[in-house]
Amino acid sequence: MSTMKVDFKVVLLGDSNAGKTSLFERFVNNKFAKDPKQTVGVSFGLKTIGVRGSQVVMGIWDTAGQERYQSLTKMYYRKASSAILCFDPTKRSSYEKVKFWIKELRETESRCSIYLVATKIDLISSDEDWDIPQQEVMNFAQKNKFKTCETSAKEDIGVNKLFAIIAQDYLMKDEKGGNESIRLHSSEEQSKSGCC
Ligand SMILES: Nc1nc2c(ncn2[C@@H]2O[C@H](COP(=O)(O)OP(=O)(O)OP(=O)(O)O)[C@@H](O)[C@H]2O)c(=O)[nH]1
Ligand SMILES: [Mg+2]
Repeated sequence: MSTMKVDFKVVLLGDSNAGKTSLFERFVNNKFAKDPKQTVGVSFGLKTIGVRGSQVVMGIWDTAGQERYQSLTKMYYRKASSAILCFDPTKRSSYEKVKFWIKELRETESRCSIYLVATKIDLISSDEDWDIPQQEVMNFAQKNKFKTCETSAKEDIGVNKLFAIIAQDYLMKDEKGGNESIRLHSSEEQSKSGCC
């Protein structure tokens, strides 16, 4: 069976409605749907991007935020080199789930780099619109050595930058010999944006 090389694997995780699928769709297909369906299980997409003169193939797994799918989605964290942990900054409850997702991820993939991402930033027009003190988020990220980012899939803010940073970090780690590449079967390659 033919295989294709995926340079590295990125997983999107976080609470239901945090905006994972919207971020995925914006990055992979440059689309935004106002009423996307809740993810059932996992969706997968591929994107090749140029970083510092190299072309890298990212395999991106968008997981369901509903906890009832957790035993299934957890399997897809395996071999992820980067995780985008999304929360909605206008909802404290969305941020409060962040620790749960970190624990789940770490149980499967302890070395994965985590990017803590405040989504839907178009809904924020002043600091008061945050439902969590921003300093609390920054302190938590610094303590855990997570990079942070703000994105809007709706307005296409910060999305390409986020993935470019992830790819750059991956390449830097690779130069130091800290990465393994993964291979996908061609059937997975063909379903550019499938669901299981
Ligand atoms: N204003 C605004 N709304 C957004 C943005 N991203 C997502 N949304 C909305 O937030 C809701 C949830 O988005 P999804 O992307 O489906 O959330 P999800 O994290 O994939 O949810 P699950 O699949 O259940 O885990 C939808 O109504 C989206 O339209 C954004 O950047 N701005
Ligand atoms: Mg989704």
